[in-house]
Amino acid sequence: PKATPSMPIADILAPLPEELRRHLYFTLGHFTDKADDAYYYRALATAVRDRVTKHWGATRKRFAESNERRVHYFSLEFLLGRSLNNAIQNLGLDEDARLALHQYGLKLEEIEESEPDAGLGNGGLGRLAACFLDSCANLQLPVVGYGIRYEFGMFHQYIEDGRQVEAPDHWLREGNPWEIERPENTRTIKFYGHTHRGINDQGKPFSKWVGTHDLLAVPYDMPIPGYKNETVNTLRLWKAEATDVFNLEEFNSGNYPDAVVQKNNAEQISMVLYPNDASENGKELRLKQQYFLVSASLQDVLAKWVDQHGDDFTDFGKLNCFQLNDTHPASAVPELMRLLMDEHGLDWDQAWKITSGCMAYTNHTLLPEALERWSVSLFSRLLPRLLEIIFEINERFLAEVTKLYPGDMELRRRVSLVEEGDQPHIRMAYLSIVGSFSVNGVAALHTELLKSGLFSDFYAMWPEKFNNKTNGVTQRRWLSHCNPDLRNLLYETIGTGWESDLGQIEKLVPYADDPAFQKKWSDVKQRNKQRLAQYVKANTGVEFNTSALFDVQVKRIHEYKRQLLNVLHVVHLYDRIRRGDTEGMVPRCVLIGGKAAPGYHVAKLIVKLINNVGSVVNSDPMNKDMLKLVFFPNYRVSSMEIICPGTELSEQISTAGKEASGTGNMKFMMNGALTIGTLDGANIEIREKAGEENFFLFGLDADGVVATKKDYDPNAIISKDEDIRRVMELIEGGHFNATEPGIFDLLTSGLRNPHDQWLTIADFRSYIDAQAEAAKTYSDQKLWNRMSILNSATSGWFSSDRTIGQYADEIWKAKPLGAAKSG
Ligand code: DL6
Repeated sequence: PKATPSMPIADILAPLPEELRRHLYFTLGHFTDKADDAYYYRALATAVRDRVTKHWGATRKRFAESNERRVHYFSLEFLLGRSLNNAIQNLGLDEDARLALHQYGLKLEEIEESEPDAGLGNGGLGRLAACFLDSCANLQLPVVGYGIRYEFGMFHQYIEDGRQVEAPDHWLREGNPWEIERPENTRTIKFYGHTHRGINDQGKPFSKWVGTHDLLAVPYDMPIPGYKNETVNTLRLWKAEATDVFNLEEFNSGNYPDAVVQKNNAEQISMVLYPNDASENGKELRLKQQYFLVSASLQDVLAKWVDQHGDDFTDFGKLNCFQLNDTHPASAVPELMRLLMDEHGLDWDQAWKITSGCMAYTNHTLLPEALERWSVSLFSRLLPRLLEIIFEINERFLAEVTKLYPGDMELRRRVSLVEEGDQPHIRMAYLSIVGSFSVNGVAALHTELLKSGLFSDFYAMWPEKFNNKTNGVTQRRWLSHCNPDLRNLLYETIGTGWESDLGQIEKLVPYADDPAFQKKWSDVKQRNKQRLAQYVKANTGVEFNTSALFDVQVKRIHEYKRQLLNVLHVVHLYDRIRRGDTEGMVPRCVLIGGKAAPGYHVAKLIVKLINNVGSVVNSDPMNKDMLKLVFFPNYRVSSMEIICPGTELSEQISTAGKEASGTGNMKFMMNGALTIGTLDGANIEIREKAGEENFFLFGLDADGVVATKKDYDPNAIISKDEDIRRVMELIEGGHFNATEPGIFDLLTSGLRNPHDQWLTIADFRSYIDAQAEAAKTYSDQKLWNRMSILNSATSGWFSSDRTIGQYADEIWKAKPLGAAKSG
């Protein structure tokens, strides 16, 4: 048929094999049949994206036509990983994609390897945002993600001589078939300058931010496909560019090189992701990034509002909600105030009612050092108008505090948004609480600790603002995609409903003791262990024995996560092997992976210790395959997709009260790993759901940590416990660093320090005992399989679909905008 504008878009697309050829030839200009995998990847991704785009347009239309509340999820990080398989899976295109590649004799799994991870995040917080977007699309919720299109994502980690070396991750080098630039939605962002005040035509005072240095925010949209539901949501990522106006001035003054320099300066803002996961370093560029994201996104939302409603903001708060992913986007509070007042003429009270009625804040950390503060002097230079607004919010807030608690000056000082001192600072977490109608933690314990500790003054004032939303992960990526053998076993056993409703995985419970099912279950695990062993060999050269217990800890390297405790246990096992005491031991392969922040010296030293212990243990002839330790380099989303299904024992061993939630713990549980862990973060809920008999618990709880710190004496514990003493002697005696004496002294003296915050030695004995219990259980494979099945079967609660359902019902009051379910 002849193409006309009214022809349905679906009819324009040919079958996928033809589309693959078409894109290879016409889009990529590849004229021969033999191409690098990267070309096939791009051509296939583009062909799949075309199909995604079809639903994307329809979803946008549904959004535009509906009058329901929309949610804008603001996050400095979205750790997406790869997109191709996700789109193929969610659109049900697996067979077509395989067929398309088959004409060139290629396999889908091989071609997928050409896709770089979109590493636009540090760890848990960024990956959570990615899981949330997936669940919002699955639940057909009108949610748009807003973030930054970093040119360089999370750094690439190499290991040289046991030490971490960082290299830039230029993930966009070969282009990104998953993004569409939308230059027509470009926004202008202001920095520096000053406030001009005056009286307008109606005799009303006004403020305007003038004399600014401006730059452009150009949006790139990425599609977020829902699971077989014809819904495709949007992630809008902003790229910074210089304004043409700016360049023109330079050109006119004849200063061409300077004009180019200015362009580079502007583009710096979206150049690189800050690689710190739990502490901020007060860098000007980071504050610029935060404001850049917030201002561009709010202007975007307001522009769409004005298109539809003109300057009538009566219902704006009712129809919009902004979820702030941690305090990083907290400047959204004063920025929305500024835009409503300075650009749209609302008065303070109107603007405040709207702002504080549509902002919601999620806290992700209990570590006081990770709470963001920005110096007033930096703020006043960079964002002077925002600072004025923050001061006024503070003044009005403190007046309210005084009314509630007259005369309590100490309280006023404690809760003020401005921390006084030689160098006053803005407390971004407090700004977020004051400016939001909802404040949530990310696991039950975490929320309780926020209420009783970090934010107790605010909780006393506004208990109704506080709520818990325990994290979750998407089973589409973290079970169905990453573990195809288990997916198929689940299909044949309990059907397919669990893919969009993980609660249904409970149907596995009756199979826990069924010998035939147990056999299938352990066969799946065995194949996944083989796949993991090959991956480990390819990446580290170390051979894993696939009949050993696969014991894994992968996450950012941080003292509170206690990778050091894990290493101490490996050294303990090694010591037992050397003294011939292997009674009750099972062969064990320990894998540790994760990145250390480049400036975090102790974390980098821990990486070095893991590598050194690994090379000594793995090459000791006494060992005879009883024990292996590897450090897995460059841990990222796509490596977790192989590591997670092959894991049997999941290490969740943080000091209680420090890990807000954890999400890796949930991925492992879904895939049938048993957890060895402390009563921290979501471990507590994992243990509750799985049953305490199916969890290896050890260590102090959060109250015990507080009590122990009062008179902690690690040296006394070490001298009284023979096993611990021997471990310390091996490390302190230089057994693992014969050629570099003293390099680990900082770590061992930290362990012996009575002020050691992480209480590693306090928990060591209990950890050794729980590990022995895990080994004993592992030697009874029937029991282990039963426990493993029951862990998966009770993991339904940890789907991000459940979490997002709660955000939608309890915070956002957002409804699904449905379309038909398909195939
Ligand atoms: O909520 C997602 C994730 C939690 O699972 C981790 O427990 C927590 O450490 C992490 N928090 C951060 C905080 N960074 N900052 N600020 O990454 O959030």
